[in-house]
Amino acid sequence: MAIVATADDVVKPMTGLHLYHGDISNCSMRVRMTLEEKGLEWTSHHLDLKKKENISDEYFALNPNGLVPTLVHDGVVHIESNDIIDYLDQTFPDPALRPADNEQDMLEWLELAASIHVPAIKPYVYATMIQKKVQKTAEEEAKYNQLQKNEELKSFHAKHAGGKAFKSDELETSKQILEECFVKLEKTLEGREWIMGDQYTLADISWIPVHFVLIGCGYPFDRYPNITRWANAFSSRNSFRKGITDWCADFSKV
Ligand SMILES: N[C@@H](CCC(=O)N[C@@H](CS)C(=O)NCC(=O)O)C(=O)O
Repeated sequence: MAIVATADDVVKPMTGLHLYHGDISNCSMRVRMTLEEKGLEWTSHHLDLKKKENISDEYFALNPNGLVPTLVHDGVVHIESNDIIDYLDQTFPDPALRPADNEQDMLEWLELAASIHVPAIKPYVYATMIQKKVQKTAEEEAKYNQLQKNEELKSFHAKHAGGKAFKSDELETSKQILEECFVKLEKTLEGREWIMGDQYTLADISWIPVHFVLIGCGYPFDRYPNITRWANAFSSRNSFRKGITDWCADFSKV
């Protein structure tokens, strides 16, 4: 569980569920979907990533990586979207979004999504779609480098700083990682409605935002019929609408 110790006077007295999130952020999407599936009331604190609203002293005091989402629940700060959805499911168990008998397999899907975020999802999305849209001014760049202490994130963002672009081998590496994951997902979904079988779980909620964002970046999912069938099944779910498309109708247009 990723909890950030805070002495922040603004955060500590907060009651209920407060989500700091971004409309176009796939990590925020999975948390919004989980809140919706559980029917939980939450207060929205929206940050526009294109306006670099996450690059501020106040936000880095809340989330030391300067990333969305951050959940504040009764004054306790939680980061890391896959940990947050697991926390929400354990804290508000009805309806259950984990299988009664095979929790470990489900948690492995969450860990896989978390582990490929920086090496594969972020480079693919930035290289194919958003690096120019989120380009920092020199002033924002300096502020970011002053605030960001996480070397992996610093080095990731340095790759598209000052108009630079991701190299083709970096994009290739990310494509290889994604392919491995989607081959596994395609196989898992053979003859199954959802990733864990008949039951809709956090594994589905963790991965559908990845699909939504990547398809918006032109990722070729047409070679994966089971994934396509699975993704189409979300269109009738309220949580998909309220967690994803109400905030970002089409990632290809961000
Ligand atoms: N591992 C983190 C990743 C969060 C993350 O990278 N969020 C992105 C949006 S999906 C973000 O805040 N990007 C802004 C930045 O990289 O500065 C999580 O799952 O919460």
